[in-house]
Amino acid sequence: MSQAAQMSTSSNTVSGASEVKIENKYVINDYKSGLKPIWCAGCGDYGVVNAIYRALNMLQLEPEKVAIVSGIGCSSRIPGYVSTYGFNTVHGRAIPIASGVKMASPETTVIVAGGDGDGFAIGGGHMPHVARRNTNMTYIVMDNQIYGLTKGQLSPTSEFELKTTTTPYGSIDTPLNIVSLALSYHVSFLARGFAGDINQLADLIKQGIQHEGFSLIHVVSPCVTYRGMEYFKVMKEKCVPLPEYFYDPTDKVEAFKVAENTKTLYTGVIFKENRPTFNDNVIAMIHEAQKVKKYEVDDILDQYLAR
Ligand SMILES: Cc1ncc(C[n+]2csc(CCOP(=O)(O)OP(=O)(O)O)c2C)c(N)n1
Ligand code: SF4
Ligand SMILES: [Mg+2]
Repeated sequence: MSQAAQMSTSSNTVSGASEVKIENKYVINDYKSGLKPIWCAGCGDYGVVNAIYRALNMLQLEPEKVAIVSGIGCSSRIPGYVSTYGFNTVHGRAIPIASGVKMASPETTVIVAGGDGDGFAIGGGHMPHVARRNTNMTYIVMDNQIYGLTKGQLSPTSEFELKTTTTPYGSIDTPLNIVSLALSYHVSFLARGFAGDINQLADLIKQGIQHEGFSLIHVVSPCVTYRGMEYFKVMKEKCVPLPEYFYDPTDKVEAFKVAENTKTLYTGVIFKENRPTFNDNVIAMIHEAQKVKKYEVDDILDQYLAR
């Protein structure tokens, strides 16, 4: 933490019979790297990085105890803008690298950030396995239904008939539905947010980080350059908060109904369940294996010599 930040600690006040003042060690600025984002003006990813700052601040996480791993893409620039550990890796390979970080350093909070192309085209083979293993990390997918960085090619989530630089006659492919896929892959925490609603998104990222296991935050994060401002407005209209009091996020059938609804993109916590994490299972397996009788090399050789 910077000296300036140490001096400028913020505080929360909990009111009650007697007021309790909780001093915060970190302020939002402690999570900013000082590097100025170079995204286009109006890009949804600004909202996402701001939501990450807020979530880390709400949880008062030490920047040195957090690692943000990304692939390649406009959205994958995020690690550069956050003061935590960061690794802007190679296209589509953020998840395997993040898995290694979590195995080597289980106490580190691991966040993966990237785009629809990075995670569901070239990198599409990785998410099913971290999800089913329940590796304890939070994957923030910034879905703009396009390849932004490489100048507007079709992505796996682009709509049918969408005209892009690589589909001048319109896309002939059915788009992938990231939220439905995530449920099928057995994610244990699934939420959707809109980049333009930073308060809600920060809260969802916070809940994802707090969740013990694999959490996926699907973020509708419009690319204003290759999809236009109109697309931003359309997506804003489509994103509607889930009716919290009438929705049970532990009901997987209901979660699939929400996932399959592509007319209204419900935001909020769509699904959550508790089950052991990958690290828990590995440790349990090691303990189990250690109970088994240890064979000396001589015992094994004797088995062959006896024949
Ligand atoms: C192995 C490899 N193939 C292709 C590329 C080119 N490339 C870089 S980013 C990208 C797509 C980015 O799209 P997305 O992940 O959706 O991120 P966005 O820019 O939209 O945020 C591609 C195809 C690359 N860098 N490496
Ligand atoms: S090209 Fe699109 S995704 Fe990339 S920075 Fe610009 S608006 Fe954002
Ligand atoms: Mg994209």
